[in-house]
Amino acid sequence: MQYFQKDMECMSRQKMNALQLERLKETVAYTYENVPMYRKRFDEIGLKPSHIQTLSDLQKIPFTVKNDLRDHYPFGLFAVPMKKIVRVHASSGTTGKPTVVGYTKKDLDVWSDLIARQVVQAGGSDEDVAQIAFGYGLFTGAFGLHYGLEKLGATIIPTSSGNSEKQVMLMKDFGTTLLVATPSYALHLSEVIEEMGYKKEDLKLRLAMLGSEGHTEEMRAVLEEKLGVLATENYGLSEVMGPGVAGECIYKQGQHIAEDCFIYEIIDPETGEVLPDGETGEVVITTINKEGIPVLRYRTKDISYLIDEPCRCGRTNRRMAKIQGRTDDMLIIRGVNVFPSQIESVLVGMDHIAPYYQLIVTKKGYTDQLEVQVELANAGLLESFSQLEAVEKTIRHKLQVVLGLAAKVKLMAPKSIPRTAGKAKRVIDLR
Ligand code: DLL
Repeated sequence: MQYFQKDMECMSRQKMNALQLERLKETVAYTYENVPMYRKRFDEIGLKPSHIQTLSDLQKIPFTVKNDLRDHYPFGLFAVPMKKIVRVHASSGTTGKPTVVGYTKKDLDVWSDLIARQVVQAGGSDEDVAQIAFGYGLFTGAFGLHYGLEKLGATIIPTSSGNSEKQVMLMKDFGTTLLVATPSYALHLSEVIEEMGYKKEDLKLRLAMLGSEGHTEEMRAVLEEKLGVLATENYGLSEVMGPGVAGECIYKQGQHIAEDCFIYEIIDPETGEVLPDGETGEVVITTINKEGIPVLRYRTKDISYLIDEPCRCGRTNRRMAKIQGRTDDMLIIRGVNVFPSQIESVLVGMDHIAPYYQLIVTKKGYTDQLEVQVELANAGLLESFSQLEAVEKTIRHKLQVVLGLAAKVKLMAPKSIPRTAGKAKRVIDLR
C-alpha cells in the first residue's frame, strides 16, 4: 500500500487526538484574534479561547453557517491581510452572492498535500496521465486537483469541463489513465465515447476520481463498467477548503478524513446536539490547519455518519460514509422524506433503462406530485406499448417499495434529459 504522508494518514488515535487538540487550541486563539465575527460571537457568550481545553470543548463554540460567509461578503471572514492571500475561490452556488474563500501560500501547500494523499490512496501515482474535466475557474475542484496531482508528479491534461468530443479525442490520443470529473459528467463522457465509436479497450483509462456531487453504488458500478476503471468518491466543500477534505482509498469503504486538518462532528440538524460515531446526521467541520479563512464548526448541510473501524489500507483516520443527501435537497412529498439518491438507487442498473433521470415535483391542489422521468436505453422500446407499460409498472412498484410513496413514472426517449458538464441538476421543484 502506498501513502503520500504516512505519518498523518496512519497516526494512532491517541496521537491524532493530541495533534487535533493542539491545532484546535491554536486555531481558536488565532480566529478569535483575527476575525471580528468570531471574537464578537465568543464575547457575547463569555467564551474565551482559553476555555477550549479538550476536544469536546469544541461544542461550546457556536456554529458557522453559509450565510455568515455571505453576510461578510467578500473578504470579511479572512484572518489575514489581503497581501497574504494568494488565491481566491468561490462556491459554485447559482443564486445570490457566492461565498468567497481565500488561501495563503501555506494553505495552498497543505491543500495540494491533501489532494496528493487522495490520489495515492485511490491508487494513482506520478505515472498517471490525469485529465481534469472539472471546470477551471472560481470552482475549487479543478485547481484543487491540479496542484495536488502536480505535486505528486502526475502528467496533467487540464481540459476543464465541457467540449466532450474533444475530451474523448484527447483522452484517446494522450493516453489518459486517470479521469477527474463529477460522476454525472463522467457518465456523459462514457456515452460520448460510445457515440464516437470507441470501446473502453481503445482507451487507457484505469482510474476515475469522482466528486463534487454524490452518486450511488449502482451508478458507480455503471461507471466502472462503462469506463473500465476503479472509481473513487471524493468529498469537500469550498467553505472549508474544496476537494481534499475526505476521499476513498481503493477499498471504497467510506471516505478517509484528513483528520490532521479537519475535525468532524455529526449533529442532529434539528437540535444541534452532537451525535456519537455511527449515527446519521449533519456533518459539521472545523478547520485546524488553515490561515486564510479558518472556519469553526461549519454546518455543511450534508448528511452522513462516521466510521471508526480499521481500514484494510492501513490508514487510521476515521471515514465518512457516502453523503446521503443535503438537508436542503431532501424532498418532502406528501409528508414523506425522499432523497434523490434513493430514487437513483432504484433506477440505475434496471433493464431497459439508461442511467439518466430527473425528478419533477409539483402541487395539484394541496397534494404534492412526484414525477420520475427516466430515459430508455433503447428507442426501439418506444414502439412496443405493452413492453413500455411493463417497464413503467416495474419502476413504479420499486419506487413504492423503497420510498413508501406513489410516484408517476415517465419513460423518456434516449438522450432527451439534459447532460451537464458539472454538477447535475436532477430535481425540478415547481411547488
Ligand atoms: O464541490 C468541492 C469538491 C470539488 C469536492 C471536487 C470534490 C471534488 P462546492 O462547490 O463548494 O465544493 O460544493 C460543496 O458539494 O457541501 C456537498 O453537498 C457536495 N459534494 C461535494 N462532494 C461530494 C460527494 C466542491 N463526494 C458541496 N458526495 C458539498 C456528495 C458532495 N456530495
